[in-house]
Amino acid sequence: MNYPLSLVAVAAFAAGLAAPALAAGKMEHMDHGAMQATAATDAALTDGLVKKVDKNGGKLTVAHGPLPSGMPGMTMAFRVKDAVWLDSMKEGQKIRFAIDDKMTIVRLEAAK
Ligand SMILES: [Cu+2]
Repeated sequence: MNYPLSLVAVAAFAAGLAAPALAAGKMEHMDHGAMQATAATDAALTDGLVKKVDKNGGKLTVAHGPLPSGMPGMTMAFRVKDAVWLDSMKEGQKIRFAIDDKMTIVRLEAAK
């Protein structure tokens, strides 16, 4: 009960940093802050969960966390840059993705 708040914060921060990159699949919301602080160029990748694959429309409906652009977490349909990417996508698939300023998915990779 008497732990100084700062100590708890440091411990939590250290735990987040200590999570090895190998455990990428286990990275959930805890790591977002560290990722954005330490990997600015790659920070564009956001975790998401595929809700719907629209191959004909070239769109992917994704439940996503907060985006670097400032968009809060939500479920929405994104256009994908290359519809071929949708061939390997299925409902329930965890992904990491990045969008451009037109909200088109320009990077897409499977996450475990
Ligand atoms: Cu959104």
